[in-house]
Amino acid sequence: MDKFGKYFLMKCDDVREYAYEKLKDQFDWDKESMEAKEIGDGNLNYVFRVWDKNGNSVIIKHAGDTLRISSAMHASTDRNRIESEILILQDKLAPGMVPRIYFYDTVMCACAMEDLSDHEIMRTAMMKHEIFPHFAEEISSFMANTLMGTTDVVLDHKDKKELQKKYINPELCEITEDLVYTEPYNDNKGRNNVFPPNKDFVKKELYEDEELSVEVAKLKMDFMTRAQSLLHGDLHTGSIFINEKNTVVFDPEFCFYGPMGYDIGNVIANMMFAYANAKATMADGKEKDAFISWVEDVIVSVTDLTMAKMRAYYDEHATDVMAKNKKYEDYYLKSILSDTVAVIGLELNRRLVGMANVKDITTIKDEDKRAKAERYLILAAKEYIKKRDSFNSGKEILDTLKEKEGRV
Ligand code: SR1
Ligand code: MG
Repeated sequence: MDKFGKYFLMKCDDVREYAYEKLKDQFDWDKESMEAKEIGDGNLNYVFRVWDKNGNSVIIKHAGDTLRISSAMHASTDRNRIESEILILQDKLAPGMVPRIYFYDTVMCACAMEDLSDHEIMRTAMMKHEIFPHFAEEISSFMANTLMGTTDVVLDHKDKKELQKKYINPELCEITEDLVYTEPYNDNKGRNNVFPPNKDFVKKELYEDEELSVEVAKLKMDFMTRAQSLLHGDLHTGSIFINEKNTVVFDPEFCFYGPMGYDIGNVIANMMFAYANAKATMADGKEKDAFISWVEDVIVSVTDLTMAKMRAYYDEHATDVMAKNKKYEDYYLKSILSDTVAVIGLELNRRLVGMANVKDITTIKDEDKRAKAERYLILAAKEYIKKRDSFNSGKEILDTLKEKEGRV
């Protein structure tokens, strides 16, 4: 019987055999020298690199039915199909900016994708304080094209609804609804990770702020009901491969039709973690100044370039008769900026106090500096959520961060 005809959780040796069998028509494998290594460090899946002495290599991503972050958590292994299909679609909308998919397999819940070992995971690069001058330009193009390109403004409405149906993703959305839109404000499942020196601060600023809770409730219902765009759904710096030439976005398994500010806000918030890490850990001097100044520029430019490119995309591609109206376009784009600003706040809070944290912050060894970083990020986050409608530019977003930093 075909070993891979029925689902099981593969180990390295299985994956080596699997990659050989599934790709022998596409790759000139040297079977004897083939090796496989598990390289994943995400919260959900297993990621293997398989290679041989001829220089062939591939990434096999494999979904288990319990999540890596906690064996008590489950999510449908169908997420692997969803991820593969959206990568194929995004490659059409933003060519060359996602990894190439060789195949996906709904039995083993695995897919094979282009090996991008000549790139680094962006979060790792950020923690080494590396600078990528092309990043803001490229990620803003990726977001403008994939997000505006899947809206009702642009697409035939029946085609859009087909996509919405195909990418409905209730289990992974539920994770976001819990981890981003609920638990940071009440710890209702008792699984938040709060840095002990900030326990009282978090209680007062996040758990006991009634006005904040109401605003987050509004945003949560919006996240669940506003089928605006086909989102990546988890666009943090751990979902981006980067090198001196290219930016490649991967890991879109949380994709679904939602408000597009969710993706844009995620990118910006995660650059704020890079900012806080550099401020807390780098020695004073030219390198620190250069890195911080680049991150500040990314925070401002990702906001402004994405909004400008969205507007250009809208002007060029809008098909809906009622949406082809300048006043409506202004209203639409302003609401995307407001959602973006709110999501910056939501992502900051959930990575600081929720169950899924970020290494940029958790690896800050000096406890006082870490506590201070978390506090100013939380204060900024609250302002982004509560005053989301009052922001007009990337500069205003950065100014708020620096103002809160100066206050703690
Ligand atoms: C239970 S999964 C925790 C987090 O990891 C993923 O990358 C998503 O960000 C999710 O919220
Ligand atoms: Mg991920």
